[in-house]
Amino acid sequence: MAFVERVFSGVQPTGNLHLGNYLGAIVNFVKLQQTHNCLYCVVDMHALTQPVSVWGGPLELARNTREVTAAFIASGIDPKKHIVFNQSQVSGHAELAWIFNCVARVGWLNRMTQFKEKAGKDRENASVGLYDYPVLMAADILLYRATHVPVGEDQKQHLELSRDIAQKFNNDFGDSIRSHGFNSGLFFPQPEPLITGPATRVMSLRDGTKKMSKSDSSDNSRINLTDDADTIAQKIRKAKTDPEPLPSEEKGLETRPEADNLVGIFAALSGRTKSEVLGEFGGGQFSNFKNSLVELCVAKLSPIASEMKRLVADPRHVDSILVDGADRAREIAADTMKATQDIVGFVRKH
Ligand code: AQP
Repeated sequence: MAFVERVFSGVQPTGNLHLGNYLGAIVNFVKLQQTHNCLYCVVDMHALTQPVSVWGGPLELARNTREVTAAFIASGIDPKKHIVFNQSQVSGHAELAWIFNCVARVGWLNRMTQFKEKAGKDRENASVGLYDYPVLMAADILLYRATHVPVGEDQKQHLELSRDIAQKFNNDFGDSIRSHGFNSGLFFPQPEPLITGPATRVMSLRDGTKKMSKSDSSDNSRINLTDDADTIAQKIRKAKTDPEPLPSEEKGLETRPEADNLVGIFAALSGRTKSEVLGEFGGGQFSNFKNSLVELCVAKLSPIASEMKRLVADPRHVDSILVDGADRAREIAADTMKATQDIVGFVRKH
């Protein structure tokens, strides 16, 4: 069965939105608006899976929810043509997650590497929510029967789990799905990850083997979307490199993670390939390259930072965008939930 193509993706409001979130995800959100109907969600329920000290408590959560919304809009997402909302306003996310909890297998979740990384050594003390995070993520996507999900490389495994959940639900309830008019026996699509561009995994500026991350204790490890020009310049100039000049060909980056990362950032921000960037800068010193990277980063990110600042200064306007988006998201979600309840056998008002 051909499903109507629809895009869904989300970003957690856990503060310190960075260049990795922007290049790995948000830039692709913007592009997909041209070809698809899109839903972009601030996944505030996911933020709660981490300790309160990480997401900062209620005031910070609300502030960060508005900040992610502002980043979406400042980057070029149109909340009138597409749907921008925060997850907790649509109760279907939690309702579908429960059904999916009963479809997903413990063995599947035990294989999730992000849980292992985020829970660290003290796994017994991690929240049940953190363990269950990928099931809620499957519900986020499938509540809208979305077919395409733009994400960074780190979310690939979670997307595979969403596909497994969709497939198992379709198998477990195949007869019921057919008897409710879905003749193909497929109710949920298997969502495809869209992991595209030269910066699907932006690395820390301090260590090219570690992902750039909101939760890194060193602010110098990342470029935040709210950093001003001086801070961006300082962070890039201090970014770890090696003593060799830049290579002229891409294969020369293979054993040089920090160089590879900076060239990838340059390529993504300038809309070029890494080879093209090396064609211009290969053989030269890092200092020249870094100066050009600073200029490029400031030129691309400063307008976003100032638009974000303008938007967050008017929280009522941002909230009205989220309320309007949630109203429209709820309509799509209601259709999925009603059909899912019928398929599962939950009695409801018709
Ligand atoms: N370093 C990255 N490079 C490319 N893409 C990235 N993403 C995150 N980090 C990178 C992508 O950004 C989107 C939103 O991510 P998220 O905030 O929902 O969750 P995350 O992946 O846990 O983000 P962080 O920044 O790494 O946070 P912490 O420090 O909490 O782990 C996703 O599409 C993600 O792939």
